[in-house]
Amino acid sequence: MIRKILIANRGEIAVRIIRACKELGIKTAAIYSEADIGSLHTILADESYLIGSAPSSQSYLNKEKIIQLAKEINADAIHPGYGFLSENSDFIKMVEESGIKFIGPSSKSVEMMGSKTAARSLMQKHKVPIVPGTTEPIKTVSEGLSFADEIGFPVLIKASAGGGGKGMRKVFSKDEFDSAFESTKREALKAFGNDDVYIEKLIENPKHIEVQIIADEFGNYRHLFERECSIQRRHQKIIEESPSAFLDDLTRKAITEAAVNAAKACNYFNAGTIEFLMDKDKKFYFLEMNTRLQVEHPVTELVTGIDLVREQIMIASGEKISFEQKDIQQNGVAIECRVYAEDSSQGFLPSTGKLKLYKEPSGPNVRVDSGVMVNSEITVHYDPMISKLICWGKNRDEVISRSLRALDEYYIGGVSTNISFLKFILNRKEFRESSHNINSVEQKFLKEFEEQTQNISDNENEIAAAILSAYLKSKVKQKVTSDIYITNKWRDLLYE
Ligand code: MV4
Repeated sequence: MIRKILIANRGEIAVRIIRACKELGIKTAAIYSEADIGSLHTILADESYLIGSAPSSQSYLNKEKIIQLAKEINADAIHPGYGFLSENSDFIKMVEESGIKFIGPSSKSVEMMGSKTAARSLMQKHKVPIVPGTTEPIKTVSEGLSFADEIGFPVLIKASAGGGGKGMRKVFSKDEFDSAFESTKREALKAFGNDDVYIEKLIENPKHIEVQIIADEFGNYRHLFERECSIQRRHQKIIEESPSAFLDDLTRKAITEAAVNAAKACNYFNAGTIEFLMDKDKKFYFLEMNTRLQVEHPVTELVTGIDLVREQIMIASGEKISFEQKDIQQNGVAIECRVYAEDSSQGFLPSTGKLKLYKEPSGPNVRVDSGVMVNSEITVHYDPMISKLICWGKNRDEVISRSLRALDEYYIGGVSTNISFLKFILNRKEFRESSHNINSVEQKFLKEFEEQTQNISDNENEIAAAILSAYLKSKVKQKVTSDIYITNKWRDLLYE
């Protein structure tokens, strides 16, 4: 039985896990670094332990210290959240050997999916469609060139130990191959301590569609349908939704079946996600498997009604999945907007500092997952995500309107945010008709956003600023000073 869980994470995901534990009557132990003293997750947990200094390497990534602490405080299980140690198979192996339950998959599944070539050959064996390319590392330039010729340029050279965007190069022709091969190898060795690389055909302007799966430790597998995560910038997701407006029922059936087969192929248990690329003809290709809970899991929760963190804990407790596949349906549409501390009027420069003002949206069918409160410090040490807004609607139009309404209700001061850019995207024609792809933000929306920001009429700005400053003076009962910002768009006007 799990009576106490150590949460090896921080911020909003630590808070999310604490909430699930409380509802299950399980005690929670938080860890925190010196940069997170007094932070929300340490307040909400039953117990909190200082684990080291601000750099992750000295705190949230300290494997030995975390396991030692778990033993000392009699934690029955460790939940890794996402990022940090969540996909570190060495850490998971250490937890397995310590006798503490790891809330997630086995170290073997994680290790297998960590090697992108091993994952590709396993998927091929189990009839999960993969991107055309090699399933073994390429040894020499000439070997690579002949494979590239066979599948046709453009190709991608990818690090076998990579994933999530690191260690990847596009090659458009024969004569670029040699130097791209050598530099990807060098980069891979530096970043991952392994210089294996392989080749894939470049899928041009695809959508990114992923399937949530869960499995218990008795070999029962379920999928919880798809999420579309094509709105991203520099491999950082910005907006995610479920269902994908691009899928038809037949494609949905095929991709969810492929995902379940992928999970079965590596004897997976607990929650996981299979990532696919989908081209304009709705052909889909296995990309990689994320062997953890994901940031965007709430959109799946809102559409299916399943509490994924609760399921993770039940599965780790040795329970069987309590529902059949036929009991799971997609009800309505959910969209997640990630609010980042960055200045969208300054090329998305990271914005750090104290959150002098932080008011979250609320109201019907609005969920906010966040790890901050007023006076929280946004530092350079960790992810710049402040808050996740997840809205539900009967249909996509409704949930887009609701998301725009809710974004308007954020009042964030002290740091700049990307809220005006989130609104901009939700209003784009391509997004509305779901014709966007993984390149739309970088190749189209950013440029249009910059132009629009300059074109906002002074009159509109002045009226809005007057209203905002009146709001601040009356409701917040605080003089508008230079260190209270609203959003990037209004800040300069408030200074007058
Ligand atoms: C690709 C691709 C196109 N063709 N592979 C980026 C991160 C890494 N996990 C795999 N990635 C990609 N692999 C082929 N054969 C395009 C990307 C890609 C991408 C994928 C998913 C979500 C966002 C992306 C942004 C840029 C590139």
